[in-house]
Amino acid sequence: MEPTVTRVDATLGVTITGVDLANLDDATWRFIEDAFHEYALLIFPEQHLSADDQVAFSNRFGDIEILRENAKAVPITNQKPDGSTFKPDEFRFKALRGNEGWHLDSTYMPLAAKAGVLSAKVVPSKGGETEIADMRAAYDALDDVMKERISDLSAYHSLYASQAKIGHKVEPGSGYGYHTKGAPLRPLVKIHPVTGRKALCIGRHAYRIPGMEDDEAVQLMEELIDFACQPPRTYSHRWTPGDLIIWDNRCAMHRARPYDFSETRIMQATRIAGDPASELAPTAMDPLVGVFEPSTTNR
Ligand SMILES: O=C(O)CCC(=O)C(=O)O
Ligand SMILES: [Fe+2]
Repeated sequence: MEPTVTRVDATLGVTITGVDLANLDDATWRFIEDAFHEYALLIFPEQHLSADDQVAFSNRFGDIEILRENAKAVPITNQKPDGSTFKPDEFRFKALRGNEGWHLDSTYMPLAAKAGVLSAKVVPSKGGETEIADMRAAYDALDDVMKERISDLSAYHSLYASQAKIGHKVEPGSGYGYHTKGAPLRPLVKIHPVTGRKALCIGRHAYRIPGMEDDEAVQLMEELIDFACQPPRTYSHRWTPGDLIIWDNRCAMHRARPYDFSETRIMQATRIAGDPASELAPTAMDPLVGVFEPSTTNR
């Protein structure tokens, strides 16, 4: 089998067919890794990977973040173990709604993620797409004034802050992402450790910029997100069960799209840990926790 690569209609992303991710030889793996660095988003239709096979494929890229209950592959789903679906007042429902805002994974943790892997098991009849946005092309498209304005800025990232934006107030110790009150401080412009390309490091978890009034910082970051997440930099993946995608979390944001929550959606996720040399951020005990007020935007 020879891999076939087809560009999608965006600045990032290719569809790759003619590969079996459950049985990868080294030559095909190197081909995939090169494509990952070049296109930042790889789409593999009809793979139907088991949890173990998805973990093994993910491990080609690196170690996996343990997201909850010591699992390496975790379901991202609105379905409860008893088969019913989460109700709007339940914690996990609010976490799912949070995923609908443009974000980078684990930037609120000291070590941000290298990549996200998602595959579809059960999909709703409409909606529930995953969208990916190219933060390299977004940076490149900024005018010189904005590039200069943000060149030395950093932002604090926090899951407390991003959930508070959608009216979800969370206490420390409530689960993944709420281990610490500290907030990692990350430059707005990230240099990719492999390609050297600059990319915007923004998203819903970024909430405060040292040296700037909060209102101004929020406005700046919303402006950047609105600018960045527009065609031709975005791709929307309409899922078919068995599809698997992987995005480079160091230079691409993503979000889930809403669907009818009475229908079931079951995704299988593995999140690859970043490299401490490039994804570890200093974490300040920022005085923010408890000051968030819900707002209505979830970018
Ligand atoms: O459910 C989705 O489409 C996206 C979930 C997500 O944000 C993730 O896997 O990191
Ligand atoms: Fe995510």
